[in-house]
Amino acid sequence: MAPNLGQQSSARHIPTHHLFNIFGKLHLMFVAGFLLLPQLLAAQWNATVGAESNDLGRQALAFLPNEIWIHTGDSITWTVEATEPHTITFLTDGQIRPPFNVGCPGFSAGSAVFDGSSCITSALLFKDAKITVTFPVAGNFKLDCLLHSDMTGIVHVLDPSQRLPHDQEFYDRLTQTEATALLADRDTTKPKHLHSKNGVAVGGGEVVATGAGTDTLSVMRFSDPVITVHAGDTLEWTNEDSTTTHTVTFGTEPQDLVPPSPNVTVDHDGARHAVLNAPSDSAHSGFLQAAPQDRVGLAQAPPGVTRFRVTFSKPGIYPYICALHDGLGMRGKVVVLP
Ligand SMILES: [Cu+2]
Repeated sequence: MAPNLGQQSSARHIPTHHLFNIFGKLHLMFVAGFLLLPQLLAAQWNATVGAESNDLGRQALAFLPNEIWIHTGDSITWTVEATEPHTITFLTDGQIRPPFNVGCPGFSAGSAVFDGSSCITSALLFKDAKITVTFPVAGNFKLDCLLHSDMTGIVHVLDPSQRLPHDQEFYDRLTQTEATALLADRDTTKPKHLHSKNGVAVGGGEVVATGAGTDTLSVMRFSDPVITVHAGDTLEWTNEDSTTTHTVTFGTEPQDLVPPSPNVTVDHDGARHAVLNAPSDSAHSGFLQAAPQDRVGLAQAPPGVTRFRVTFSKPGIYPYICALHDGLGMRGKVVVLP
């Protein structure tokens, strides 16, 4: 119950310095309350980044949910739920997309404020890492991952007078549904785009359109992890993922994974090619990557290099990895019989 000052005594019986104390405290409480009010009203939302299968081989490259409605002053905390790293990035309209290791430029850690006027990005965030972003200004803001080009979302920041369509419980349910659907996606009827009998698909997956952008499923596996050929045969690897880069790497992993190793030549159809004479030999495909999607106003990109061929001249067991995703279990083996 609130104390009634009038009942306790009349003001003239209270010494002046007490009066100052009482009114001083009330004044401070009023000021503090006024300053804290927006924070008390501001909501804290939770969202997730990425999802994966138990064997880590299927990675949902997605903001889950990838569309969220909040009020000005609210914050969203994103937590990474997958072994594959991601960034939480808000670029400004018209800004050129920067490389993930440059930031926008620079990085925010722990928390950031985005009002649309200057970009913010986290560094690569690994499993269980978090970042909280506060949105003080109304607007519709695109969310990006600088590591994965087909992984976007939208945050709708509404004026507090506007009703929000969903609560946290709705987003939690949606996160589960979207993650399960993405990870379960299997196109069993999809033909492998291989034209030689000795072919291995490198990865695979698909880009899924949503009302707020795109989610991607990437399979971080070789289609035939163990394949048997004969000495003199040539095996061909094809990256079947339109968005995720992979490599085929035998022996020593080079420092720079982008270019092929010096012993790799280029066939007439643009595929890269190496000859291995012993299981101890090294050969690195370099980045196997489809050309990026076209868009009006962008310069034309050259055709992507998605194929790597290796001719095995001698029998033996030749282990290899994708140098980008071996940590997720993307490894294979070629058994070369006489
Ligand atoms: Cu890979």
